[in-house]
Amino acid sequence: MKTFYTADHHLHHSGMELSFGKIVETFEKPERAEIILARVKEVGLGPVLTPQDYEIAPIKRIHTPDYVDFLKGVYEEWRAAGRDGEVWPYSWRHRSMPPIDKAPNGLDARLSYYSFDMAGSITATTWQAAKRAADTALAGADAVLGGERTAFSLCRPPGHHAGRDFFGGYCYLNNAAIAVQRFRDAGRSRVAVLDVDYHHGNGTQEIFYDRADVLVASMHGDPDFEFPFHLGYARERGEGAGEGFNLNYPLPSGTQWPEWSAAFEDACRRIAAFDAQALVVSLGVDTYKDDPISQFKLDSPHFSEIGARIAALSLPTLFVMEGGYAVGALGVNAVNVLTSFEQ
Ligand code: SP5
Ligand code: ZN
Repeated sequence: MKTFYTADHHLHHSGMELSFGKIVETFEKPERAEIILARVKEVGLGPVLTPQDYEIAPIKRIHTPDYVDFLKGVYEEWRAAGRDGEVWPYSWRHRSMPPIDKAPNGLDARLSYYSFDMAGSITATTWQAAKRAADTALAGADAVLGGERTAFSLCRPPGHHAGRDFFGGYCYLNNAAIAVQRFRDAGRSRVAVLDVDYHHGNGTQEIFYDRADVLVASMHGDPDFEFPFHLGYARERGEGAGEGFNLNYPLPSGTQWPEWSAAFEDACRRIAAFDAQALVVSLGVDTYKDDPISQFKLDSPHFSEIGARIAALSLPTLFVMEGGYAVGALGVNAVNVLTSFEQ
């Protein structure tokens, strides 16, 4: 299997995050991608290739032009306002306030408008890293479109929390969604997304919610207790033409393999029935028992079972890296999915 990777991911590194009232080193750190890359090489998964520059058009198939301009320019605005350090939003529209449909003018107001949390900041080079992560997803999609059965896009920063025009949850551009649209634009008429990350892929859901050509299935910590909260309930099934094409499997804290795999199996059956022409897997391995920010209890061999089950779908499959923060086991867990897929 080809792996797509670029060291440009180092261009994004938020120094810190707020966790249980304490400022700590961010969990989404550059070391993550290096650990996975090292394991890819250790097991001899296949060639590691650098993605080309796809410029901006494929990103704008998913993200709005105003959001892209904002992401590109906000660090310079921050500096021009006399501020140093990283760009952080700090306040959001509460449900007691009216919905907003247009970006406000002020810098902090716009930061609020284009985000939903402060999991990660925007540094001087975050845009470049996010752009290269999108390139990494696109290169993987092109490999599959070119006839490969599968490919691995080792994206960092991750993407599934980013929506059409917002960032959050360590995500800035939705790499998986950009890849999905690449398949669609190349003529694959139905594409499925299987999101196995511990967290609900709220951005991916938002992007495809009204579309019948993209089936999105996600198993994750119940939003009643887990980030990103408020979205990811089973009752969210899509809207308009997209009704019935969004599947959520919220699961309780402490979920173990039997319950997780039952939800996963149901999602796999629904994907098989959808008759997809390509599959994009949002590959988060933060379901691992020792993940520092998650509450599920999967163990390393379970990731091999996940890969084997996905392979049994017999679909052209692109794996896009999302979360996973237990740095000791991150490489083994992510690559277990990939090696078992190929067996
Ligand atoms: C892509 C992805 O996995 N994003 C996850 C974003 C999670 N952000 C919230 C993190 C909350 C961490 N606080 C809990 C720490 C427990 N020690
Ligand atoms: Zn996650």
